[in-house]
Amino acid sequence: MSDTVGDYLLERLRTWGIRRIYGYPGDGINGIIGAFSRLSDGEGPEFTQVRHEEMAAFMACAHAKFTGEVGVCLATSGPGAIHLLNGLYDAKLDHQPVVAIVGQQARAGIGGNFQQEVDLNSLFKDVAHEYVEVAMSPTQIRHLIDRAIRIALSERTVTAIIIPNDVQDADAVPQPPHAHGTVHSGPGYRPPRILPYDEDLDRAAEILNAGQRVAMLVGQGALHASDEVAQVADMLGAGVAKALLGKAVLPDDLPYVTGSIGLLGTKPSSTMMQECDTLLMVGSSFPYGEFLPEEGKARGVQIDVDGKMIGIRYPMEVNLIGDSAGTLRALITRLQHKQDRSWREKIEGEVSEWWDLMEHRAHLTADPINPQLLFHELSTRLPDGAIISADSGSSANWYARDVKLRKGMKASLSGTLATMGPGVPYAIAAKFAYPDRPVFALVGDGAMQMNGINELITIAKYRHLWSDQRLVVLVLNNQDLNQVTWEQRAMEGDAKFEGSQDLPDFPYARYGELLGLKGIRVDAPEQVGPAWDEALTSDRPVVLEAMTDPSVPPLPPHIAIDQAKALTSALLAGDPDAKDIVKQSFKQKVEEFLPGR
Ligand SMILES: Cc1ncc(C[n+]2csc(CCOP(=O)(O)OP(=O)(O)O)c2C)c(N)n1
Ligand SMILES: [Mg+2]
Repeated sequence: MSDTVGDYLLERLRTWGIRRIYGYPGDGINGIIGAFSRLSDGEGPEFTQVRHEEMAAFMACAHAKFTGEVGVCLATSGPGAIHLLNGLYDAKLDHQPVVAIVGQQARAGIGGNFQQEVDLNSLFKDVAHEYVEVAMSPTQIRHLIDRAIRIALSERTVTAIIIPNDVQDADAVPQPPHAHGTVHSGPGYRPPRILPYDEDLDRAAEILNAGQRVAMLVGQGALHASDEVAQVADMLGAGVAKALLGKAVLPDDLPYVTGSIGLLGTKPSSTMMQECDTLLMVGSSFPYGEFLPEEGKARGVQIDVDGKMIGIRYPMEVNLIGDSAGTLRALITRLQHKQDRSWREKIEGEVSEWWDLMEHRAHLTADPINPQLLFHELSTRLPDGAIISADSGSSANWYARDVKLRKGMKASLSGTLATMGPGVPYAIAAKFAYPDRPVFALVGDGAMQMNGINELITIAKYRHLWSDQRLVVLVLNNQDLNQVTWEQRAMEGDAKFEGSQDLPDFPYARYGELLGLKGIRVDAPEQVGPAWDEALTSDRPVVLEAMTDPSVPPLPPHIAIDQAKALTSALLAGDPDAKDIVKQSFKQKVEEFLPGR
């Protein structure tokens, strides 16, 4: 039998180094699924079956985030393609290279209001606008794959290929005829070296050398430039704040790393930005301007490889378009080692106080468990090489503030879309990419009920493929959509509306056990440390369910007057948790002002 388009598609993906495709079948892609069943040499790409196409897109995104390679997801026509969307937007907004391959009805039926016929070109036109194409002929497949992957990598974005099911079954055309109107593409992509001009580097260095209080803000664009960031920070006597996606740029045990920034950030980051006279931003598009210096108060230099992302958060004096590692190296030769270390020492003092405060806050009593304690205790036990995912919710706060990453660890979440649901699928993709590394998903009960519970089934299905069985899903069982409940209180001044915010209880740990995983449930603070110890020595993946107190406030680093007023009015409006909130907020806040803090 000669190869079909489906066979050839997989072969071409293999040529590009694609070893795994996350997906879900349907008759719109049976011509591709059939090709997987004919692949027998174990060289891949392998098909990984998820519970929902959105999860396939999250996993493809996480693969890209954790490995730097392109992620690929596959879904059937109509409903399958539609289900992919949220995960694809997560990738697009966080600038990850992801290729979506979807089926479509047969060419003969298109335009006939056929079953499951959706205008997929229009559907993907926004999320994959750099490249979304339909294969109208088998001859196109080679260049559609080549271009979809190359554009995803070079633009760091999402691309999509739509393949009608009859095209999938047609005979492959691995090489188009040498004729007018054909396209002759080849595989391969290496990122270019992008560096600014010398005179721009000189101007940037002048500003940085002149500054007396330099603050650095680094994001995911600096993930491959850790050594250079550290060296520049040392030379400039600067502190370094990290945007959420850049949490793994520098370890948190460095004394001048002020940690995360923004609503989920730390006080040392916030103070540093208020008091600095110079801002050096590297590989970040952190959006909240109120956490950056006030316009005109600091001179600014920004480094980003993408010209589109330059100069949009703060009016910079010099914008350097270039790769972060290479550009920082070029800067280092121009920088002077600052002799006056007083700014750096001040920052280090604040950072050390902050960590003490975090430890104290984590140990404050709550009803029944203070969620911060779980993150604190995990932090002290994180094995080398750990990979961590967090979900959107209060867990993102505690992840951002309380988890101390060390060198060699990886961590991510949905940074820009901030969607609920990526925690568990990201962790699964991490496990597939690094089966020998321990992985942790830090997730709220809302996100678990949205999709995490179902993806536990995927963990149970595939865990035998992972040489290191340590995969722990921490579930904060607070029976509340807590992050939003707090936002309603602090931003809107509204009391908690139980109709939208309360969540039903669910036996997460017991459900894990039903699936053949290990379930551990804790409902008292003294159980937390031992539970982590047990989870870390388990011979199988673990669901660690913690009964946590929704009244512990995920406080922003400085409560603004407006927020305090709003919170007061929320409590006066009859918030059902008012008493506990006052108690917890007071405890958390008052800690900051205790002697020695
Ligand atoms: C898909 C999606 N829907 C809604 C939201 C708004 N949202 C952000 S956090 C959150 C609450 C999350 O609740 P949970 O997972 O229980 O975590 P908790 O904050 O309670 O720890 C909601 C509803 C979102 N970000 N994404
Ligand atoms: Mg919750």
